[in-house]
Amino acid sequence: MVETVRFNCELCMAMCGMIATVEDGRLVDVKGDRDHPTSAGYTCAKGRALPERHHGDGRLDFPRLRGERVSWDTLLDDATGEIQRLIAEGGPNSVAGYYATGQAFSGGAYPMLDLLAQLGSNQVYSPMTLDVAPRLRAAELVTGIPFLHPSWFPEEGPTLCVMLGTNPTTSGGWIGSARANMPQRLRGFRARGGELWVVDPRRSSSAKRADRHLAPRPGTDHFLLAWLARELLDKGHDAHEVASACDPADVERLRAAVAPFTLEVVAERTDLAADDLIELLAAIRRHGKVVLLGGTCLGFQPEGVVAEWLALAVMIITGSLDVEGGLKYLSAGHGMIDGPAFAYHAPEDGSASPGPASRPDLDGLLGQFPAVTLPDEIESGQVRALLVFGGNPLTSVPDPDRMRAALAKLDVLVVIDPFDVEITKMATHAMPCAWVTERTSFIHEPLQGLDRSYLSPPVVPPGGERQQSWWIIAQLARRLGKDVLDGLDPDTSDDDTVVRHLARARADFAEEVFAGGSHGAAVPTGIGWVHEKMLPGGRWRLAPRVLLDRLTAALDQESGGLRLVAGRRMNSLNSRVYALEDGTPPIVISAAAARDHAISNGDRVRVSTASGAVEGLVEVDAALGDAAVYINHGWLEQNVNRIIDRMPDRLTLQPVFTGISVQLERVDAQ
Ligand SMILES: Nc1nc2c(c(=O)[nH]1)N[C@H]1C(S)=C(S)[C@@H](COP(=O)(O)OP(=O)(O)OC[C@H]3O[C@@H](n4cnc5c(=O)[nH]c(N)nc54)[C@H](O)[C@@H]3O)O[C@H]1N2
Ligand SMILES: Nc1nc2c(c(=O)[nH]1)N[C@H]1C(S)=C(S)[C@@H](COP(=O)(O)OP(=O)(O)OC[C@H]3O[C@@H](n4cnc5c(=O)[nH]c(N)nc54)[C@H](O)[C@@H]3O)O[C@H]1N2
Ligand code: SF4
Ligand SMILES: [Mo]
Repeated sequence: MVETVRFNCELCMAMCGMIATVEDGRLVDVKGDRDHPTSAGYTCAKGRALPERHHGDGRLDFPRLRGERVSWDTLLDDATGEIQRLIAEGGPNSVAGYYATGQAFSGGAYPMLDLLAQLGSNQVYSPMTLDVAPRLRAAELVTGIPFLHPSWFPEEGPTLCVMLGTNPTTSGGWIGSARANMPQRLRGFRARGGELWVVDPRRSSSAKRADRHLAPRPGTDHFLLAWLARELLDKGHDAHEVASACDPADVERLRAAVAPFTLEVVAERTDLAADDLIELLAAIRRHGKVVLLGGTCLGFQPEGVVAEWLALAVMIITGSLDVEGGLKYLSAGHGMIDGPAFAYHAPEDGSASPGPASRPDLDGLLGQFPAVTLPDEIESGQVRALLVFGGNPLTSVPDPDRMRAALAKLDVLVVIDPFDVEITKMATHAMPCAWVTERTSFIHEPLQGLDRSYLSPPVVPPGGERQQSWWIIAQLARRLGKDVLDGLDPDTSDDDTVVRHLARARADFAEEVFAGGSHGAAVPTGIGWVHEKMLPGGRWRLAPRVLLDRLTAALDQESGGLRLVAGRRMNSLNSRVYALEDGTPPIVISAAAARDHAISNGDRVRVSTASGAVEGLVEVDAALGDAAVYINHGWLEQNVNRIIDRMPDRLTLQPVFTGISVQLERVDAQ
C-alpha cells in the first residue's frame, strides 16, 4: 500500500512543507511540498535525507538502563525511584533539566519544564544562554520585554536589508528571520528593487547572493553600528519617531556615547574601507528605512549585547520598527494585539534572576541558570540527577572535558533522544523517543519570527520501542505524583489528542492552525500595536545605562590579531549530521594567515586560546577576511568549545563564541 503524508520538516526553523511517500508502513521518499504557503517546494540536503536517517542504524530503538536493554516499566520505575531518593536526600534542586534544540520548536519541552516546576526545582538549563541571550537581553533593555522581536519578510517592509552575523540561506534563519526558501525569497527581494548587504567575515552563502559583501574583523560589529547611529542621528533619522517614541534625554545620551565612533576609528577597528562604510550609510539614507538583520553571530561577539542594542537603536531612529513600511512584530495570539496593554516591563537596568549556589559570582537569566554553570552545580553535589531532552551538552557548552567528567559523576542521567549518540551512550537511563517523522507537532514560534504556526502529523508510527516525548515525561511525572498532561491519562490518550490539548493552552488561534495542518495558519500581526500596547509608556528605552557604559568601555578594548569565527554549515545541525556522506569540516583560515604562518591547504593546525586548543586539517579560503579563523561547532573530536572561555558575559550569562583572539600554528607530522 502506498500513501502520501504532508508534514513539516522541523530540523531547522524554516519548517519546510514536505510530502512523504509511505509504502507498506515504510517511509521511502520525501519531496518538497510545492503548494506549501512558505516553503513552496524548497528543501535542503538535511530534509531530503529524512528517510535514510529515519531508517538508519543510528536510531535509539530500545529503553536502556545502565547499558542494558530493559522494559519501559523497569526503566521508568528505576529512574523515578532514584530521583525520589535524591530529592529526599538533597531537596528538589537535586534534579536538573537541560532542554535544547532537538525538539525546541514542537513544544515538546513544555511537559518537562512543567515537571521541574511542579517538583519545585530551579535547576533549568537550555541553549537560551548559549544562543539567544544577547538578543533577549537587548530586547528587554530597549522594550522592557525580552521576548519582543521584530520580524523581517523579504516581501514587505524596508527595501534595504543589512545582514550581520547571520546566514539564513544556510541556517533557515533565526529570531526574526526564521524563513523557508530564503534563496528564492532573496532573489525576489532584489528583483523588486530591494538592496541586500551582508556583513560577514566569511563569504557565506547569503553573502554570495547579496549586492554588497563587507568582511569586517570578527567581533567588531558594534563599532560599525555605533558609527551608523552617530551619522544617522545627525542626518537620516525619522524625526517623528525620534520625537514621539523616544525620550529626548535618551537621544542625547546616545548621541554623546556614539560621538567618539568616527569614520577613522571605525574603519581602523573593523578593517573595513572608509569608502565602503560611506556607501553603506548612503544606502540607508537613500532607502530611509533599514532592516539590520542580526543573527547568532551578532550576539556571540565579545560586545554582542551592545551590538544587538545598537542594531535596534538604528532601526528605531530610522523609523523602521512597527510602522508602515517598516518591520512588523508577530504576536503569540490575537489576545496579545487586542487585549489590554502589557504591564510587566523589566526594570530599566534589566531583570534580575537568581544564579546557581555554586557560582555566587554569577546571576541567572529569566528563570534559568547559565548553561556553562551546569558542571559547577554537579561538581558541588547540588545536582545529582539530570534530564537531557533534545540536547548535546558534550558539544554545545564550553570546556567539554569538564562537562563530560561532571556528567559521569551524576547518579542519574536521563537522556530522551531519538538517536543513539555519545550522550545517550553516557546515560544511566536512555529513553528512545519519537522523531519528527513519528510524532504530531504543534509548531508555534511567532516570537522567534515564524509567521505561520503548524500542526504537523506523524508520517509513520514510532519504530522500535520508541515512545512520544510527552508520554515519557508524563510517565516519569505520574510516578513522582505529578501530572503534566493537564488531566489526560498518558496510558490511554493518543498523540494527536495530547498535542492538540497542550496546543490550545499555548495559542488562542489553535483551531485555525489544526485546520491548516502542515500548511498551518498565519499568526496574528499588525502595525502599531507594539507602540500602543507593549512599549513602556509608548516609548523605546533607546539608551539603557548599562549598555552606554559598555559601549564607552569598548573603545579601549583590543581587537587585533587572529580572531575566531563561529558559523553553521548546510549538512549538519549543531552536533547532528543529517545530510548523507559528510564528515568533520576543515578549519578554515585566510590566505593572509596561511602566508604569515607558513601553512598550506591540508596541513594539520592547532588553534588555541588561554582556555585550551583544538586541532584539525586546514583549508585556505582566499575569500575569508584576513583576521578570521573559522571553525564549525558540534564536533566531539574537533570540538571548538575547548577554546571557548567558560566565563560568560555578565549581562547575558552567555559565553562568547565568536570574535575572540586565537593563536594559530601548524602541527608538524611526527
Ligand atoms: N544547516 C544548519 N542550519 C541551522 C543550524 C545548523 O547547525 N546547521 N543551527 C540552527 C541553530 S541552533 C541556530 S541558533 C540558527 C542560527 O542561524 P544564524 O544566526 O543564521 O547562524 P549562521 O548560519 O551560523 O550564520 C552566522 C554568520 O555569522 C558570521 N559571523 C561570525 N562571526 C561574525 C562576526 O564577528 N561578525 C559578523 N558580522 N558576522 C560573523 C558567520 O561567518 C556566519 O556566516 O541556525 C539553525 N539552523
Ligand atoms: N562554540 C560554539 N558553541 C555553540 C554554538 C556555536 O556556534 N559555537 N552554538 C550554540 C547554539 S546556537 C545552540 S542552539 C546550541 C545547541 O546545543 P544543543 O541543543 O545542546 O545541541 P544539539 O547538537 O543541537 O543537540 C540536539 C540533540 O537533540 C537530538 N534530537 C534530534 N531530534 C530530536 C527530537 O525530535 N527529540 C529529541 N528529544 N531529541 C532530538 C539530537 O540527536 C541531539 O542529540 O549550541 C551552542 N553552542
Ligand atoms: S532542515 Fe532543510 S528541509 Fe528541513 S526545515 Fe530546515 S531548510 Fe527545510
Ligand atoms: Mo541555536
